[in-house]
Amino acid sequence: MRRLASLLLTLGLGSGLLLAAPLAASAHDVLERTNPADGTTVSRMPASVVLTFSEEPLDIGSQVVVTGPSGPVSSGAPTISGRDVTQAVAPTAPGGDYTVTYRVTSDDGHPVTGTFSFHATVGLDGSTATAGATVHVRPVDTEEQAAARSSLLVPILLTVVSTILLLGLAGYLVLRGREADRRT
Ligand SMILES: [Cu+2]
Repeated sequence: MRRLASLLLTLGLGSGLLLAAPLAASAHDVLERTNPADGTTVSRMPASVVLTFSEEPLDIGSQVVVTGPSGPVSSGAPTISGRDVTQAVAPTAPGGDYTVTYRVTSDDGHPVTGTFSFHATVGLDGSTATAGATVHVRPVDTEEQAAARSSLLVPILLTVVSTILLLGLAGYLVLRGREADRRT
């Protein structure tokens, strides 16, 4: 009985930790917004791409790669000003779909990486995108993680419920055994 109770406690604590872990992990710098914004279409390719973080990133090993129909068009290293990380774009950048991959160092020392995309109708070189916006799907990382958590929660809850039922059954049998003893 005591073993079952401690198992139940462990399960409860375990599922609690499982749910709390992602909250603790998000305590460092996160990307708040970008310009151009993720999944948007801009009429003209901007001369630079700006990433704004929740806190000022450290100026260590920052990397922002802007890739378009003609390949990478990042020009020079990114500059950090306050919470903004700015990456210049080469004047040869054509119109089309762009993907930006970044890596900065959070002020707690952790690397922060990610990707976002946008569509520029007209390029810095004056060219017009041959096709319309094609891939503008927001990364579903967080939603997938949430789904994974809730799908884990179901078996955990089932285990807890079945453990409680077993405890109840064991308790009932013990009580019935005592009553039978008393009768004899
Ligand atoms: Cu961190």
